[in-house]
Amino acid sequence: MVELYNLDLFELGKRASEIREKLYGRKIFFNINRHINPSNICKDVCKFCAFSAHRKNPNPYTLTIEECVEIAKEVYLKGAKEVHIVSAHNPEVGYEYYMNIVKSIKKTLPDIHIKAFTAAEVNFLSEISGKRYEKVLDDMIEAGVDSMPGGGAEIFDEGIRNKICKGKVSSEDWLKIHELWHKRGKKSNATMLFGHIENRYHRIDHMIRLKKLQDKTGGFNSFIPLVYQKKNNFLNVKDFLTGVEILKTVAISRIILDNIPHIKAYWPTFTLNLALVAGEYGADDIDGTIQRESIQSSAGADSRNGLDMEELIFQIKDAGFIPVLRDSLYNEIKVYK
Ligand code: V47
Repeated sequence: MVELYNLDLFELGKRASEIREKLYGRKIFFNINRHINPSNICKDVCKFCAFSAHRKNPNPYTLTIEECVEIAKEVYLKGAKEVHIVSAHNPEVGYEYYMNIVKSIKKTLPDIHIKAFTAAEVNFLSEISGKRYEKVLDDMIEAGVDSMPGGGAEIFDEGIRNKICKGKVSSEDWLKIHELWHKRGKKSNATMLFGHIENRYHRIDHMIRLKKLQDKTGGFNSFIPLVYQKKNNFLNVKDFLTGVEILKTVAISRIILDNIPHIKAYWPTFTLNLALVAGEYGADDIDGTIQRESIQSSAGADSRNGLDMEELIFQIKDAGFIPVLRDSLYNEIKVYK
């Protein structure tokens, strides 16, 4: 399948657009969301990460549970439908801290969708508590988690994974955790971090492993290829991907992952302009307003303060697409004709 990369960009775009347009026409989905990153203190040392507190980012913080609830309350009143909670793996705060953030937000705002905890966090929570993955996931559901984000997948190839994020959840366990989550009738997303030391074969291998799991469970809502941001981290990548390689990867993901409904061009790692161009290469979603973003912006992305909704709608329309406000599970809330 790696031969797909040898096709001309426009041919790939044509094939991917056919799939995308059959499903959604010219629609581009977005939501009103807020990212909450409760702590940047991490027991893991992923070389690509500029968010966690280390010598390139010597500003450790841990939000209190009350602070997390306040953030959620504030954005809910401004129309947010979702909070996306992803934390570093902070061994100082304990299992209950993570669960109580969710419990407290859900208690205060029962209507807000809580997308929380990557499979890497589930693995970390299992390690610190001695609980099996099944129990951690059941506790998350009981606390009020509605869906799981797709982070922590990075690149599944074990050789590359060992070089960029040794010690973090294994590829096998990442997939197992999502399988267990889907078995509980819940949805999740899947990411792929690319543009660092991996090559085209590793990307295709990553997509195929996801495709196989999706055939089994049908639980993934969207695939999110995250473009590696190179500042303030320890990976020391000199070359950056070309726009052509990024767009080819988006198109190929749309073609290979024909069993995952949505392809998300996550604008913080693409830039909004390229995310909109990716709409012509198979992507149908650009995430949302985000409002505050710490993981990619720490590594150089221009996403610290999110995007204004009016601006997002204007830009989507200006690029020739139909903006569709969606909820976290892709139900349409409003179509902006
Ligand atoms: O897994 C870390 C990535 C991810 C860098 O599910 C980096 O809807 C680029 O999971 N350059 C966390 N990426 C973010 C995440 C996510 C984001 C948007 C939407 C969804 C969703 C999930 O951030 C990590 C890692 O792959 N990341 N450092 C970096 N330097």
